[in-house]
Amino acid sequence: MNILLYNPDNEITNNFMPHLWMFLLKSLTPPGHKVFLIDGNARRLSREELVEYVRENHIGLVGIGAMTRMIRKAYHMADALRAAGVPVVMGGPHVTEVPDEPLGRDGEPRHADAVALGEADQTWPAIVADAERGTLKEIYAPLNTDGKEVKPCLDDYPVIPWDRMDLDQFNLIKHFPKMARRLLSLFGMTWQSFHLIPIESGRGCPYGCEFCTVTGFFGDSIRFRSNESVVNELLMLKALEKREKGKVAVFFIDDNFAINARRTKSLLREIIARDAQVPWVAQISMNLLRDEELVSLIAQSGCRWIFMGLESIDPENLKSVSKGFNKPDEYKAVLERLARHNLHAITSFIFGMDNDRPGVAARTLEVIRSWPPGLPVFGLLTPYPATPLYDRLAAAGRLTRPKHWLEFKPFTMGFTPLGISTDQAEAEVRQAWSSSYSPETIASTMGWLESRSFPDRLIHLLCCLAFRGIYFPQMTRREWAQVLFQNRGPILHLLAQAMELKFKPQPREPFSLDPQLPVERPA
Ligand code: B12
Ligand code: SF4
Repeated sequence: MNILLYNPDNEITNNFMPHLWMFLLKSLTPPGHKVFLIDGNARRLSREELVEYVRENHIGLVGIGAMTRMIRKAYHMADALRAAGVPVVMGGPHVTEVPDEPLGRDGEPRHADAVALGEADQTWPAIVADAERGTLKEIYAPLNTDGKEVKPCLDDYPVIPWDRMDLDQFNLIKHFPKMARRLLSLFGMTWQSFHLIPIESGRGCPYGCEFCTVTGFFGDSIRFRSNESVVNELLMLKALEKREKGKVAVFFIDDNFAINARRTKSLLREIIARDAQVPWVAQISMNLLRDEELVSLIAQSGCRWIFMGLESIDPENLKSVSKGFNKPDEYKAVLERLARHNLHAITSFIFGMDNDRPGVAARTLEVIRSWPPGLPVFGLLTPYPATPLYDRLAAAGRLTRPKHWLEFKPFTMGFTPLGISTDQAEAEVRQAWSSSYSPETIASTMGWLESRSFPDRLIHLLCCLAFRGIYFPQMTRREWAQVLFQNRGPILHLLAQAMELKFKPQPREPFSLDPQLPVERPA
C-alpha cells in the first residue's frame, strides 16, 4: 500500500525544520509499503493539489499529524481527502486531547476515519495493517491487556535512515538570501545544502507547568534512548553532510534535554569522545544550567543555541502557572554563563499571565537589555486543550474562545487575563517583538558580538532576521528585501569585514570557550 504522511502548514510562517513524527512513523512502517512524506511548511499544497498528489501516487492511506495550532488546516485538508474517498488517520497532541472532535462525536462534522491516541510507535503497524484490509477502527490507543496506557520504551528506538530519505524539501539553503550565500562562500562555506534535523534523545518532562501539554501527553517519567543510538544517529548525519557537501545542524527536541544531568553529561562525553559533534540546539530549563560542568560539556559537544522557557520576569506569575522553579533573580547569571561559553540563548516569554499589568513589555525589555543579547521570543498565554490551564480557565468561566483552534489567529488571546485587557496584552507582545528585532536593536547586538568569529556573527545576524519573521510576516521576496534594506547597517559592516578578511588573509579565530569573553552589553 502507498501511504502519505502529511503535516499541514501553520498558515503563517515557514517552518525551519521537518517534523520528526513523519520520519519516525516511516521508519516504523512494516516492510512492503511505500511511504511518502509532505510537510506543508516546506511544500504548501492547496486541497486540490493534495488530492491530485494522492490520486497520482495511488495513496491508500493518509496519516495527518498536527499540533493544536495547525488543526484547523489539518481538518480542512482531511475533509478534501475523505471526500475523494481516501481514508484518513489523524494523530498527535491535539486529537489525542479531544478525539471526539476529529471523529465528529461532538455533533460537528467528522474529519478523520481513525484517530491514533498518544504515542503511536507501537500502534502504527496495526493501523497500517487494518487500513490495508479495509478494517480501520475509529480509535487506536497504546493500551496493555489491563487497559492501561503503555508508554513506548526508547531502548529499541528505530534507526531513522536520514541518509536515504529525500530531504530536498527541507533544504534551508534555498531560503538563504543570495547575499548570505555569497558571504558564506567567502569563508569556504560553499554548502550545497543546509538541514536542521530533529533528533529525540528522550521523552517526557516531570515539571508539569500549567500551560504545557507535555507532562500530560508524554508522562512525567522520562525515557531515554541509549547514548550509542543517539551518537550513531549523529555520525550518520555527519557522513550525510560530507556526502552532500552540505551542512547539518541538529535540534534535540527533548522537552528538557538536561532533565537528568548525569545522563546528559554521559551522552555529551560520548559525543565528544566519538567525534560526533555537529552544531546543535536544545531546550533546557534555566534551573538546570547552574551547573558549570554541564554547560562546558554542552559547548564542547557542539551546542550553539539553547532555548529556555523563561516565561516571565515576575516570580508571582511563574508561581501562578506552576513554574516557580524558574528564578528570575538567576536569569542574568545563567545567561552570562552561556555567553562565556559562546552559546546563544533563545529566551521565550509569555504575556497575559494573571499578575501581568500594562507595561509588562517595557519592564521585560528593560531587564532583557541588561543581559547578554540573545534571541528573545514572545507569545501569549494560550490554553491548549486538556492542560491544567485550560481546565482552570474553563472552570472560572474565563475562556472567551473555548475552541480557539478552530478560528486560529496568531498572537490573539483566548481568555480574559486578570490585570490587563486582551487588547493590551496583544499590544504588549507586538511592542516586545518590534523593539527586540528593530534595526537599532539588531545593530546594537551585532556591535556587542564584534569580538566573536565572523561565521558566528553572520549566523547570529541571519537568526535575528529569521526570528523577526515569527511575528512579522516575511514570506515574500519583497518583505525580505525590506528587512535586508532596514538592516543594511550591520549587513554592510559584515560585508566589508568579509572583504577585508578575504583579501588580507588572517588566522581564523578558533571556536572559543574563553571565559573572558565580554558579557556586559554596551550602553
Ligand atoms: C520540536 C517542537 C517544535 C518545533 C517545530 C516542530 C517541528 N518542526 O518539529 C518548534 C520549535 C518550531 C515548535 C514551535 C511551536 N510549538 Co512545538 N514542540 C516541539 C516539541 C518539543 C517536539 C515535537 C516532536 O517532534 N516530538 C517527538 C515526536 C515523536 O512526538 P509527536 O510529534 O507527538 O509524535 C508522536 C505522537 O504524537 C504520534 N503522532 C504524531 N503525529 C501523528 C500522525 C499520525 C498519522 C499518527 C498515526 C500518529 C502521530 O506518533 C508520534 C510517535 O509516537 C513538542 C513537544 C514534544 N515533546 O512533542 C512541542 C509541542 C508540539 N509544541 C507546542 C507548541 C504550543 C508550539 C508553538 C505553538 C509554541 C508557540 N507558542 O509558538 C509553536 C508553533 C509552531 C508552528 N510551526 O506554528 C506544543 C503543542 C501543544 C498542542 N496541543 O498543540 C508541544 C506539545 C509542547 C508543549 N509545550 O506543550 N515546536
Ligand atoms: S519544563 Fe517545559 S516541557 Fe516541562 S512541563 Fe514545563 S514547559 Fe512543559
